[in-house]
Amino acid sequence: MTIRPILHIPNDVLRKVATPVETVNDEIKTLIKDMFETMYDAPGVGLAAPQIGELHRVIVMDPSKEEDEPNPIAMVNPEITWASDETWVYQEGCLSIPEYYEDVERPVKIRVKYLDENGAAQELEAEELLSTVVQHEIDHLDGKLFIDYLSRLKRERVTKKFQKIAKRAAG
Ligand code: K1U
Ligand code: ZN
Repeated sequence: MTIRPILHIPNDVLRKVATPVETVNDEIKTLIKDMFETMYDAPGVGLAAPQIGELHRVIVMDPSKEEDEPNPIAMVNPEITWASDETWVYQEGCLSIPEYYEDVERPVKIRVKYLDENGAAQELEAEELLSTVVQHEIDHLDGKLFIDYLSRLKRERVTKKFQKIAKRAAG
């Protein structure tokens, strides 16, 4: 297993639409293992494959609290099949936009269908934190970031900050 570098904005890969996985083969199983290792190391509660430069429709999450047992969940080709009209607001972060947190309003409950790490079809009903994390990660698969839900002013401010950081790093 390998801890992989996490891409930060304004990397173009983060704005691309990821491709559905045809078969959950050994390559995808290794990708899932690398993603869990990268997510736990960061640390984070979720990670989408494009965040490590892999344009496959794969996400991993662990919504458990520190004091609880780990609850790793991997989803291949996840699709939201139902979302509640009721919403809630959660302060989101993103490993591709380090140290930036803002409130985002999303459906409080969702149903999601997906393939697990063995290629078996699954369906899960999620609420509150897990619902938010699944939606945030599926957005990554569609090239969407949580800052896209913010005002233009906030989005432009944070984007400019990370553009400057990238320019400095490039020398
Ligand atoms: O997809 C990502 O960028 C990971 C992101 C997931 C997420 C967090 C909060 C709301 C929606 C989606 C993160 O994990 S950011 C880091 C974070 O939330 C965290 C880090 C350490 C301990 C607890 C939380
Ligand atoms: Zn993110």
